[in-house]
Amino acid sequence: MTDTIFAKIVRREIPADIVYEDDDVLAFRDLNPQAPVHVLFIPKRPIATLDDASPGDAELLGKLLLAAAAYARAQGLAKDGYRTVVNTNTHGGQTVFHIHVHLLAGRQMHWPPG
Ligand code: DGP
Repeated sequence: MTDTIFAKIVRREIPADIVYEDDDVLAFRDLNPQAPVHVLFIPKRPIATLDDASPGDAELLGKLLLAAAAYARAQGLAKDGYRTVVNTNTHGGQTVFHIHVHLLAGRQMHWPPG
């Protein structure tokens, strides 16, 4: 896959407001927030899209979701709730081709999404 802006953030080549990091996962605030809390959880090892994920990525994908849930709980967001989103390819609205989980919180979410 081609290098992305998120790979540059992982390598600390460009700045980001990092809120969580472990061996496998990095989380930082979205540059263009769509809610009072909008954090992106990415694997340090890049996978372009959910469509590119394979069974060998199952643990890593699970870690992304669990990291988002733990962050939301630690920030006191879990009781009111939040939304986690993975956009995939054009119709999904994906613009950065390094898989990421959006964590959106701090306001009422609506359904269906736009
Ligand atoms: P998506 O559309 O699902 O691919 O989401 C990509 C998100 O990434 C979008 O909400 C804006 C955010 N974003 C793009 N470039 C940067 C950047 O350089 N830094 C940060 N923090 N977020 C970015």
